[in-house]
Amino acid sequence: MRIYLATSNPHKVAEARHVLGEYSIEVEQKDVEKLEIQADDVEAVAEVAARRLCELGEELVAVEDAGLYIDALNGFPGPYSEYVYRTLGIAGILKLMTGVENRSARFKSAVAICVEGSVKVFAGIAEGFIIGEPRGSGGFGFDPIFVPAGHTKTFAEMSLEEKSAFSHRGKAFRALAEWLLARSPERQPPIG
Ligand code: ITT
Repeated sequence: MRIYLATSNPHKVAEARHVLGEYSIEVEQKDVEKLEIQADDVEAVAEVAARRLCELGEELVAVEDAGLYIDALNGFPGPYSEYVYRTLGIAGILKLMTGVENRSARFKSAVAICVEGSVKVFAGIAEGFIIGEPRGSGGFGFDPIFVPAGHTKTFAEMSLEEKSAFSHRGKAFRALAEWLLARSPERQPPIG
């Protein structure tokens, strides 16, 4: 089976490819214009984008919207993470967090896909905390300042395989894979 991922972010493609590869599902990056609405949660952003693609007849095309939600900043930057990363950057977020004791945060991912004309949404969350100084050079975005709960390395210090084992994106794409495989005819229990 093959699905398409409408994104301009090669890191997302690599992570999705790795996770879905475990289920023998291929992922191809697709260059299509995405409708990106403003909403407080990533599920709504992904769902609306996928619905528009569905209306255009784009079958098995997935979109993913993700963001970093920092508790001490009331969930900021959340769905505005891409814009905040480009404008304030990691340094700006660390400045906002200066002297802040509560460092808890979570990454959220929502993957929405058009299958046979309807949209399904799958979500994944990675709990963790924001450290004081960036560490590591892997990954992308806010990876150098995020340490997932129960670990000591930042996402940027992990390999793609390590990160995707428990990342928000890994969880969301794994849920998608389970659903896709469960509904494919060859996995259905025999009749009678
Ligand atoms: P597309 O919209 O083209 O898919 P994008 O990078 O713009 O790619 P988003 O709109 O979903 O993706 O923005 C997500 C932002 O949230 C991203 O730019 C990062 O700053 C941050 N982010 C999301 N997932 C992340 C992760 O796994 N590691 C680090 N930062 C992440």
